[in-house]
Amino acid sequence: MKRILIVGAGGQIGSELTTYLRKIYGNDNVVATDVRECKQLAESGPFEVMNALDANAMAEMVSRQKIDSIFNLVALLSAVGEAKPQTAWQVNIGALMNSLEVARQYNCALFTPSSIGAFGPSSPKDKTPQDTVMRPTTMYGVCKVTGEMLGDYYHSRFGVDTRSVRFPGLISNVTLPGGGGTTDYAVDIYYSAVKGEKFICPIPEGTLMDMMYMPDALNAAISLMEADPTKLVHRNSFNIASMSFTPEIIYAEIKKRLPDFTMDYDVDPVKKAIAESWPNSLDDTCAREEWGWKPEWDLSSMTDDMLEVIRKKNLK
Ligand code: AKB
Repeated sequence: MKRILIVGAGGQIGSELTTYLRKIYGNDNVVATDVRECKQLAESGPFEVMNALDANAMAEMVSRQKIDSIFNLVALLSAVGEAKPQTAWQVNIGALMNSLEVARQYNCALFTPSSIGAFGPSSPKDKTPQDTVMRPTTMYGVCKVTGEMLGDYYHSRFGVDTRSVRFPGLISNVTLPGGGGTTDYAVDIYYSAVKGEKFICPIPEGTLMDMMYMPDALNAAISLMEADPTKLVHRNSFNIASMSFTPEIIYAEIKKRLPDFTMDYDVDPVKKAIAESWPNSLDDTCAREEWGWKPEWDLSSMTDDMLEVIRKKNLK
């Protein structure tokens, strides 16, 4: 990767991935784009407003900026996707198709995240295998499975270097996930804890979901894109995993450090149904074997870091 385009750079993943990629490949070589202005990203390198649904604009950008690698991060997440399924399809698949086409025309490598949401209630729940039944019951999941298949199709039919990982719920402290995801609670809980507020959890007690700290997620995306293609048996998309917990497990972990912290439940029925349709944990053996995936963060080390970083924000 020498000249990189990030599509959807203003979101939870993009805002951190842009900074990370700029550190590795040089500020000027990472062109961040989003449908909205992002002041912070524009301060450290090239930034342009671009609508990922505008195929001509994306092609013009890739040609003008001499791009060789694209990270397409545009996504309407799972819960918002159930509120607006038609829009979710148009945005998620529209941005992906434009990215695939431009990658084909300009010979670029393409990374697009998939998700644990690509699995459904008929997938094995525990240690969900890499290759198994995938019949998601959400529009988000339908988009993710479609995206995985399109990625493999563009690779086998046109030779496009498409690669992807199935991200678990991502926990981070730079840009908030925005409320549209089912796993967002695992970010919000830290902010409530630091602010000294009671946390109202929308996910029922006992619901296990795979989660990951953002530094591991960024490392996964870059390691996969840099991996030796001859070693890749799979491409779209790899299971990756680092930790799996329920609301009461993360709550207990925070309470060890902040004994006055309290949590109550007000379950959101849509998020409950989505969470219950997803795996409890993924088996990431293929990622470990094919490109050396290895997470560095667990719940305890992540909790120490999240609390420390959020405390420094001096939130009211
Ligand atoms: C969501 O909750 O929708 C996302 C995801 C797990 O893909 N964070």
